[in-house]
Amino acid sequence: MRASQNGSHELGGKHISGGEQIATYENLQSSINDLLEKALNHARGKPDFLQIQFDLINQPMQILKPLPIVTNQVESQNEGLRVARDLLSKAGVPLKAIKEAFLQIERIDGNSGAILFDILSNQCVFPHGKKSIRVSRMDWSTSDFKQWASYYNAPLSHRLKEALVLATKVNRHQVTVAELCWSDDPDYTTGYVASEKIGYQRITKLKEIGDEHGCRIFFINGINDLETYVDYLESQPVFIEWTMEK
Ligand code: WAQ
Ligand code: MG
Repeated sequence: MRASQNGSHELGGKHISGGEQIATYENLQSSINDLLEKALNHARGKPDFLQIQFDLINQPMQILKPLPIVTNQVESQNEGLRVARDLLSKAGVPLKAIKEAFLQIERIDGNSGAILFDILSNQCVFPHGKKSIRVSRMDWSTSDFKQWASYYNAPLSHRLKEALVLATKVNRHQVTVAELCWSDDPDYTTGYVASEKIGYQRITKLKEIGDEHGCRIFFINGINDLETYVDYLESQPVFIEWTMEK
């Protein structure tokens, strides 16, 4: 699903909301209702363009365990951004790439997808001239997520579930070094840095309330097989499953 205001995304409309789910045929109606509800009642405003598409998945789904979760409590946006830079560095992103990516953040705002940043050439890459990449075909069953959340004492939030699903799909791929994200919703300030190495590291304040500037950057280690990587992000089905570690 994607929704925008003042026309479609292609015509320069403002991105309002997007979402993706995996459902059985029997559950399609309820999935589509969820996505419609998300689009119609959004803190970024009322959409005047909305598209919901569904496709059959006819290849096997890759099953992945959710990344481990950590919450970093911070008092201010500045402290949050400092923690984010530290975590990106721990995850293996070179300092000069962190610096350059932060310079690019304002320029690349307003997207419905994520920006790829290549740490080898130290610049953003736009495969096939696309402004951003929308990761799709991933999900996690609500009952499994609820068990996971209660075990780790994590918030039972749909937003957390969606973000952890996306971060797990993206960061379990070897081309991804790390991800930096915060919401473009004005009422949500918690964001995260994620990587295979450091897990899903929430940071409670990466922006001020009221700010509609979001961020989603995937740091990648080279562009040798960009086509396969983008196909993985956009099209390869991934399902998250959690089993209690004994
Ligand atoms: N693929 C690529 N980029 C996406 C996708 C996707 N499927 N969905 C969202 N984005 C990009 C897009 O540019 C959005 O503007 C931006 O990310 C933010 O999306 O408490 O809510 O859905 O642990 O607003 C993270 C913390 C919340 C959750 C992130 O992002 C928690 C969030 P939003
Ligand atoms: Mg949003």
